[in-house]
Amino acid sequence: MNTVTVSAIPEPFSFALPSCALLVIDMQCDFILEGGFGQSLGNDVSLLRAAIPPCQALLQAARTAGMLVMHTREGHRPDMTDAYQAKVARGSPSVRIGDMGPMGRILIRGEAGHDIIPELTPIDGEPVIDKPGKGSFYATDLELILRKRKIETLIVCGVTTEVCVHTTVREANDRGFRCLIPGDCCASYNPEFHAVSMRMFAAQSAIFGWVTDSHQLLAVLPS
Ligand code: TIU
Repeated sequence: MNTVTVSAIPEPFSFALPSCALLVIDMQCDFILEGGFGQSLGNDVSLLRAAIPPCQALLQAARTAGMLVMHTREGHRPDMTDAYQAKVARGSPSVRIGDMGPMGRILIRGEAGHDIIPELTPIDGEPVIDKPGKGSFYATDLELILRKRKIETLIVCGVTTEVCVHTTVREANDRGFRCLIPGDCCASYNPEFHAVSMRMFAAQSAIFGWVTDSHQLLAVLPS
């Protein structure tokens, strides 16, 4: 059955490769590069860069192992008919969703800032899920694609840990998927939130999921 077991918290985690997918969350220029949505909210975007090399290594390993690889992007239609005013009007950002920035309109599909960073560009056959919210299941066809492929386990990585990664893991958990989170492949603008998020995933006997890292995963994936 191609089952592998990886060292994880709170306990070793076993999964079958054919029913496991890698989900890379929102590794977009808008969150990771200067001049995007993340920086408009007052964040130091350089804090997210640490997740790029481990994500690259995991992405390569998942492709080599023949796993289903999927990517998500947070953003909105150019006419912003799918952007709630409650989201657009939130806070006092330097530029708002839909405004023009150095990478095009902030968090708008088709703009340079909305693209996945070049280091992690999807390849042919890897579904890309465009989502209007923080969770990857809300208002998308992600669940349909996973069910059709008979996926039972998700390896979830990306940014930011406590926002889109956490929301997606919680949504997946309630839909019956088991989630494995490689912590070094996730990052937050707030390192304390990242650390606490990892503890929250794995607490209470993996209430949301199992936490591991890219080195442990690379050691068990077929090369
Ligand atoms: N602000 C923040 O930390 N994150 C987001 O707005 N979206 C994602 O996490 N992708």
